[in-house]
Amino acid sequence: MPFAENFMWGGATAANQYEGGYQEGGRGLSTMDVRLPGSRQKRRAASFIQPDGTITFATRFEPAGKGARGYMIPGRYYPSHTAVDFYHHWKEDIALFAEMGFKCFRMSISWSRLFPRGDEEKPNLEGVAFYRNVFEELQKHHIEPLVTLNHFELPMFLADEYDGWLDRRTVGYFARFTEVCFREYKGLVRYWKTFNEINVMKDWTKLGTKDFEYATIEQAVYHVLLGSAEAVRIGHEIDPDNMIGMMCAYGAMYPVDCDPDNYMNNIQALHQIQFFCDVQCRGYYPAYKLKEFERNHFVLQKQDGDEEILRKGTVDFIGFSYYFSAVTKAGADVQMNGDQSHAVENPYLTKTEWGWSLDPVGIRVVCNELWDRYQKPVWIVENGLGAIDHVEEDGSIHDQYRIEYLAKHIAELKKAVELDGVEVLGYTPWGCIDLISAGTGEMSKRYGFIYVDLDDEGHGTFRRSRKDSFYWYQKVIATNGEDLSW
Ligand code: BGP
Repeated sequence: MPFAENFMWGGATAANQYEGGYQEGGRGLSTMDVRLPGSRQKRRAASFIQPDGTITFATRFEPAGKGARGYMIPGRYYPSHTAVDFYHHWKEDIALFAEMGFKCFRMSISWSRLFPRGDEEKPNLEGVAFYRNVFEELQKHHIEPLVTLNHFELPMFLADEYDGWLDRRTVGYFARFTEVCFREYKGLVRYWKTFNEINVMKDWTKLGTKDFEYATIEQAVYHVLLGSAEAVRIGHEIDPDNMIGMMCAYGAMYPVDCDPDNYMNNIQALHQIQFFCDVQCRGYYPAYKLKEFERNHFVLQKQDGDEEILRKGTVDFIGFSYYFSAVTKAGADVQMNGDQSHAVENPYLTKTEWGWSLDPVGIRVVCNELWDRYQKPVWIVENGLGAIDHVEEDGSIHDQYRIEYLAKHIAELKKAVELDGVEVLGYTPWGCIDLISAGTGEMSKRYGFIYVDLDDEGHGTFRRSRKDSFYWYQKVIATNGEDLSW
C-alpha cells in the first residue's frame, strides 16, 4: 500500500471564499470583504475611500495608497459576504464530506469572527461557539479538521488603523488570536497551519500595508514570520500533540534550457518560495536573503529575543498548494504569484481554460524538492482543476475533466511515496465544494466534488448537489488511492 493507513484524504476551503455570514454572530469586517469580483479578463480589485473622500480601486498588484481605508460601495456585490454560505449550511456540508469518506477537512478560521477589530483583549464568544459547533460536528463524523489560522485576510480595522502587518503590534494580536484558537479547540483540532500561501501574501488584502515599497513588504513579511513562529510555540505549549505546519504556493519550476545561466537563474527563482520554507523549517533567515538585504541597503527592525522566537517556532510539516508549473529564463520576470501571466511558455504542456499549465509530474517534483531539502513530512493541502461545469437537465454533472486531472496528480503522488520515499501526510484538494475563486472572485471557476447553485453575481439557491467526481473520489478514498480508474 503506497499510502499510509491513516493517510489524510479530504478537501480544502477557506473562510473568505466559503463561509459568508459576514455580519452575523458579531463578526467584524475583514480585508477580503471589500474585494469585488473580477473575471478571466479583468483582475479583482478592492475598493477604498481616500482621505479626501474619493473612492478608488486597487488590484492585488496595486497599492491602496497612504491613508486609504477599506470601503464597501452600497449596492455592489462583494463575494465574501455570503460566499457559498457555509455559515448556514455547515451540517449539510459536513454530512456530504462524510458521505465521500473524508478523513480530513481543511478550513480556515476568520480572525475577525473571533476578534472583530483584531486588537481586543477578549474574543467574540459567538464566533468561538460557531467554530466549536463545526469541529464537534466533524468529530461526530470522524473527520479531522486541518485548520488554517490565516487564509489571505485580516481584520479590516488592523489594516485601516495599524497598516496591518507592518505594525509590530499585529504580531501580538495574532498571537492572542491563535492562543484562543489553541485553547478553545484543544481536543477537537490537532492539525493546524499558520499562514496560507505565505509566499504570495504581498498585497493589501493579505498584509494590510498601504504601499508596496521594498522596505514595507520585507518588514511586514518579517512580522508575519514572527507571527507564524509564535503560533507554533503557543500551539505546542498548549497541546504537545498539536501538529502545526506551514503552507506555501509551490509550483514546480524548470529552467527553459541547459544554459548554465538559466539553471542558476532557476535556483534563484526557487529561492523566492524556499525563503519562506527555510525560515519556517530551519528557524533563521537564509544567507541569500541577508545578502539581498545588503544589496538593497535594507535593515530589518528587530527586537531582542526575535532570533529565539524564530528558532523555537519551526514547523512540524510543510503544506503546499500545487496547481501548475512554470518555466524560468534568465532576464525574464517569472514570479510564482498564483497566475501564470508572466511565465515563459512550456511547449510540453497544455493549459486549463484559465491559462494554468497542466503538469501532474510537477507534484512529484515538488514533493522531492521539499523532502530532500528539509526531511519534514509534506501535505498537499491544495490541488485541483478550476473549470466550468454544465448541469444536465436531470441535475447530473459529468465532470470527467476534473476526475482525469485529479487521478493523474494522485498517480504522481503515489510515485513520490512509493518510489521516492517521500513522507506524505495527506491530500486535500482545493474547493472540495464549489466556492468563490480567490484569484478572480468568480463562481463559475469551480473546483468541487459538490456543486453549489450560485452564479458570478451572487444569484442562486445555494443548493448542493453531487457531481460525478463525488462518486469517483468516494471510491478513491475507500480504496486508499488504489483505484483511480474512471
Ligand atoms: C490558492 C489559494 C486558494 C484558492 C486556490 C485556487 O492560491 O490558497 O484560496 O482559491 O489558489 O485559486 P483560484 O481561486 O484563483 O482559482
